[in-house]
Amino acid sequence: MDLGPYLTSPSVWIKDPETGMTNCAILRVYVASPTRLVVSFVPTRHTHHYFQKYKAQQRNVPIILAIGHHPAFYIGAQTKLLVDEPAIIGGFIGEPLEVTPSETWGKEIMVPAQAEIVVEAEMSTSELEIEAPFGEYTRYYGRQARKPAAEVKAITRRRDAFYLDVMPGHADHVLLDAPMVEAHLFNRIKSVVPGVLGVHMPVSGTARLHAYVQIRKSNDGEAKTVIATALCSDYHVKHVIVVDEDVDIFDDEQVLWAVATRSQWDKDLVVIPGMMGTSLDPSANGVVTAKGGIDATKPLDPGRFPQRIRIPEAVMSRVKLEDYLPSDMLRQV
Ligand SMILES: Cc1cc2nc3c(=O)[nH]c(=O)nc-3n(C[C@H](O)[C@H](O)[C@H](O)COP(=O)(O)O)c2cc1C
Ligand SMILES: [Mn+2]
Repeated sequence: MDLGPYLTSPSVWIKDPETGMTNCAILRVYVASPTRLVVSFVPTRHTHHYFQKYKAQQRNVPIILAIGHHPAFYIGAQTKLLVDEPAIIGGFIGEPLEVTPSETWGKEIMVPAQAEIVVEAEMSTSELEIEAPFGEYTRYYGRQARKPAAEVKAITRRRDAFYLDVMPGHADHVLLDAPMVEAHLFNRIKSVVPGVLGVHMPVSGTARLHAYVQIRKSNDGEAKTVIATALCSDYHVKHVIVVDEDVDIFDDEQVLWAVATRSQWDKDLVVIPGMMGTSLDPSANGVVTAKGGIDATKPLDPGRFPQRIRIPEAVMSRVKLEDYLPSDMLRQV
């Protein structure tokens, strides 16, 4: 049902006309004609924040689309901080990000030098065009809306450039955002519950709606504090499951095992109705959604909980697969 051809994953750069800071965000872009684009961004985006500044100045917006780069470039571009994001990308890659003057605006707008393809365009603050339907991260088609149009000014590329595409709604799409959301939630939770050990945004929750949090508790109130903190730190986060350090948060099966055996619906559930969520969740009432969490941690008092079964280390180290399987089969294991 896609409206037509799309650039599914360009990193769209926009410069704050007041401070000169550059924002980067992966946004889908509809290709209306060979030179006309429609750029999709929601009001919560930093892109929108800077767009409004150009609109107030009644100026067109210079934007660049970077298509294809090092994976760290893409993950670094997804930080939730309102900062100069190319610098964050450099931090993430481990060396300064190489940039070069654009064809259209020269040194005024710099572009990533090592990108596979760079599209330079001028976005209008008054001309809007129909955008969507298109596959959303929730794996449903979203509604049509009118979004800003842009005119392509120049395209540069490497010789034999690779075109980077993602499969909308699938793991390669949603996982691009996950590390930065995890880092953001981790820092927020750490400031109130220092015993937090890890945060994971699983693909089963489209890497946005479910958060799994692992903690080493120092009191029995911490798990619910984690739930409340995570739920108000990112509007997407809808369900939070808190587990102990012996549960692997990167394994859905282990997390659901903890829910099955370490939580009681009448005591361990948090429900907060009427919070701000994402309208792309079809079960929500527009942007208004009920959020909640499950405390799936054991009570701190060890006397109140049985020990988990386990095979002693001494036995595990005695068992050698070579004693049971032929070597050609072992190579395939
Ligand atoms: C593949 C991919 C496509 C995305 N498409 C859009 C989009 O079309 N519109 C949008 O508002 N956000 C989109 N996002 C989410 C933003 O990239 C993400 O929220 C980003 O952190 C926003 O940057 P900001 O914090 O600078 O606003 C997409 C994310 C990915 C990974
Ligand atoms: Mn930003």
